[in-house]
Amino acid sequence: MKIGLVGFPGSGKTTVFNALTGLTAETGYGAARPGTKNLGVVRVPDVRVERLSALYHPKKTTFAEVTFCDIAGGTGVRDLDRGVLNTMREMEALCQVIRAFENPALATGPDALREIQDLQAETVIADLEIAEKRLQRLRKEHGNPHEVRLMERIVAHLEQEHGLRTLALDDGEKRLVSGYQFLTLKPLLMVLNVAEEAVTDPVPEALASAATNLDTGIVPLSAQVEMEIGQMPERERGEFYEAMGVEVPARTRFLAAAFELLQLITMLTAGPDECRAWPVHAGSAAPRAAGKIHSDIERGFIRAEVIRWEDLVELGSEAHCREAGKLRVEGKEYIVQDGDVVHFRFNV
Ligand SMILES: Nc1nc2c(ncn2[C@@H]2O[C@H](COP(=O)(O)OP(=O)(O)OP(=O)(O)O)[C@@H](O)[C@H]2O)c(=O)[nH]1
Ligand SMILES: [Mg+2]
Repeated sequence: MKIGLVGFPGSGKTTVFNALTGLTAETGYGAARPGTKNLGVVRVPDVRVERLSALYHPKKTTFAEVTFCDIAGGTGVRDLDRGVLNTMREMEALCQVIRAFENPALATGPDALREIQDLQAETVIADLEIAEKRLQRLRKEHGNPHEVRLMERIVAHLEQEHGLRTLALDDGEKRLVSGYQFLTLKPLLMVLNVAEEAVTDPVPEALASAATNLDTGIVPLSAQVEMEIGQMPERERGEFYEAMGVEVPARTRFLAAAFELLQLITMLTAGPDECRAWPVHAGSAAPRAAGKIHSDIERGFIRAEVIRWEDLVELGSEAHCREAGKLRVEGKEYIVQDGDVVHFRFNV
């Protein structure tokens, strides 16, 4: 999963990136040239994988991973840079970093609501440009009438300054538009980057409702301190979090919010070769989830043998689970659930 960090110059994108990844990319307003990016991979902590791994002692233990991309250049500057826009289009999800702290390098104080509105406006304009071009082309070439009508609806919605996340699209329509990489259709998460002393304050009502209207969630954190704590030796961190009144580190909170936003659940596989977490879309039927592992398994799907991870850890082996009636045999209609340990049977 690839999440792009976007936002106004000096909002703290690189600091958030460091806090989330534990890396040390250079921060400071204007430190990076527009269009450049920092990439970092984090593994998603998962106690279920650890417990399964302790049971099987596999050759390999694999956690889910999220790639963060810190996109320098900033929004909120008229004529959003082409390079920035194109990089944003490559992302599976976007995370807007919003400044809610005083930055001495900037002339203006924080205005979180305006940052939200401006990014929204910019991405709507960028999408409108694409949708209008596509519509013109479809009309000229007498394209698929279904797609023409869909593109007309999309243009009308964007012209009302609404992002496409709030346009009702059925599955077929979603497939039709998926190739355009519309920015306002990508899942969006917001990070409210607050001053250290404000980290336990609730998110202001106006911002929370702006987020709800855009069909997104908002995670408050204080990136500067989280970054500094994240760079300390692990055993010293707890003390600092406690002093700040922070119960759960930013990285953990952020990843949980991202999974929820992207509607991902975790399927598990376990055995002597590998114990592994697989993020799959909630509501995926067994063959589709199997396709995450390998397209051959999806194609040749016969059945799925499913054990709840808690049962497997408690009873200690697949054989014991089978005896205790805790191993279910499921067919191709089965919807994989969060925490299922799955063994697929398939034809090659
Ligand atoms: N007080 C405070 N300062 C912060 C916080 N987060 C970032 N800063 C400071 O704000 C400045 C800009 O942060 P960056 O993370 O470099 O901002 P950016 O969004 O990457 O900036 P550009 O890459 O230039 O667009 C740096 O001097 C940071 O130290 C915060 O939570 N609190
Ligand atoms: Mg930066």
